[in-house]
Amino acid sequence: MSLTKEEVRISRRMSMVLRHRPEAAGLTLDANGWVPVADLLAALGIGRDILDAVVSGNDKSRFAVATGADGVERIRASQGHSRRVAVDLGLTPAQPPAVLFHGTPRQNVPSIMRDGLRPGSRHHVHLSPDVATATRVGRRRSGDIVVLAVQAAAMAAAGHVFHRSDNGVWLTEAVPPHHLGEHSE
Ligand code: HQG
Repeated sequence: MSLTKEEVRISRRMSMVLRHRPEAAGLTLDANGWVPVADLLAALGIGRDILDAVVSGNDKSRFAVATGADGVERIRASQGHSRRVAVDLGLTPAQPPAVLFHGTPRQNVPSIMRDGLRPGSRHHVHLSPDVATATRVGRRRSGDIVVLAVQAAAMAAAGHVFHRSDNGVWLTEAVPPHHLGEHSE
């Protein structure tokens, strides 16, 4: 199911509020990144039907909805938070597959091969489980991209911790250059 133009616009606003600037909408995330659904609806001035359409029609399942022990229904972003928004997603460490992928504009490659992959303004480096997803991620930024292969199992064996977000994105703090190479089909 794909979103209408208006739903995509609201999805972007929800990402902005739930990952980067909750205070801009007058919201405070709890320690694990959740806000009451009712508060988000009020803050964005949207109805429940459109929120449900955005959550269920989202191509990447960017948002998760859950009812707490207190009976309050809450929503959070599954990944992608800014470093300045202190949330603990409470993800358990997971054993990654042998290889994960990262798509990036070609111009970044010399610096990545020198310094490794860095989280930048986010909490983690984001890695994709397959080449097609990595290609899509890279193309957000440039038409000329490189897909890097990350030796994830070797990194895990060397002590690096990996998490898998609710929507299947692999997260780790940083990837040193010696675990990276250009992927060729
Ligand atoms: C690059 C989207 C130079 C890195 C996607 C990337 C993803 C370096 C950019 C999620 C570098 C950061 C994250 C270094 C990393 N030198 N460039 N040493 N280390 N970079 O957006 O992975 O649609 O923060 O390659 O699907 O592109 O928002 O990370 O190009 O899952 O749900 O620095 O965002 O999800 O860019 O994307 P980003 P990303 P959503």
